[in-house]
Amino acid sequence: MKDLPGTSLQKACRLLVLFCALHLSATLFYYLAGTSLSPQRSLEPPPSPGLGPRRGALAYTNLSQLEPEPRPVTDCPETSPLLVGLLLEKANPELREGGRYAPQNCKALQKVALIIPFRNREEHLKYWLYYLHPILQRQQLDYGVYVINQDGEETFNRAKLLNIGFEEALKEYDYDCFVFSDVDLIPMDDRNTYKCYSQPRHLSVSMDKFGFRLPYNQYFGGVSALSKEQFQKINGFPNNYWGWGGEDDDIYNRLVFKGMGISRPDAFIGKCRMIRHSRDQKNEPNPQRFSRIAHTRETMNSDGLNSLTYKVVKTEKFPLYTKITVDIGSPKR
Ligand SMILES: [Mn+2]
Repeated sequence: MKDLPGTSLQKACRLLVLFCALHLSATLFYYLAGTSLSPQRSLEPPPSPGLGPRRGALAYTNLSQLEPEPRPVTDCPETSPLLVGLLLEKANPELREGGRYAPQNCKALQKVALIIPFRNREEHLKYWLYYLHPILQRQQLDYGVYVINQDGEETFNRAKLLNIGFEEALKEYDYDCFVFSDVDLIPMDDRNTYKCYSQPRHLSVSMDKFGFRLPYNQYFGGVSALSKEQFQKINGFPNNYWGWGGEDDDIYNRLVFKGMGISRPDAFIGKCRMIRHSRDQKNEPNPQRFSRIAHTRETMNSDGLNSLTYKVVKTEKFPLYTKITVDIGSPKR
């Protein structure tokens, strides 16, 4: 009986030690589990593909509770070393004279001639060259830029100038694809590749001018791409559309009559802007356009590449483009 208080004290102590051990192990468990889980949960930055490489650094500084050392900020130099000089020329150091380019690290899949029908739009041409050259280079094309300038004061003839561009570009290089672009159309997405496809391609499908949608399903104006074979198959474009309008619909008819379909990028990638301008002098709407479009099937075999006549007045090689000034005659009256 004497050792009774002793045994009860022993029991109490044992119980206390056991309780403490239990508490300690529980604390230890949650502590260890906590260190291995919580940093991933609480310190991981939100998923952001662009910040991939910085993840590690971010986690490290947070874990070690380091204050980032302030970087010494010195004044920028009086003249920035990042300047290139004349923007248009120096921004494209790999261009060859006449606006020619080919990628150096790989063989381009297509040889593309860019044909621009032109008269008195120097201002627009500057924008076009400024935007398009870097895009075309990123698209890894072997390309050349040909500005076909209509000489004289006769009514403008877009389609005939495009035919001439086709012929003249082929005299210079073995192009297999032809992109026909108005001078005032600038793509907004460089994934809209200026190359040819198994079917004729309409590239300017989503113009700001038309609220970023096709004005109508058969629309083929603005920017289009035809392979050499596709172009020859339809006898080129019509030569007798003088003035604004209709020639693009005639081209569309030619493609359909020769059993081809139109390929297009989606409306997002196909977004492009038209530089705003008022109607040009000597490019009034062509009153004959509706009656001509109605007869494409009969006229296309005799009006086109096989009836094309013109005179080259002057060929100029500029750093960013080749300008071919041509006398294209007058409409038959
Ligand atoms: Mn325009």
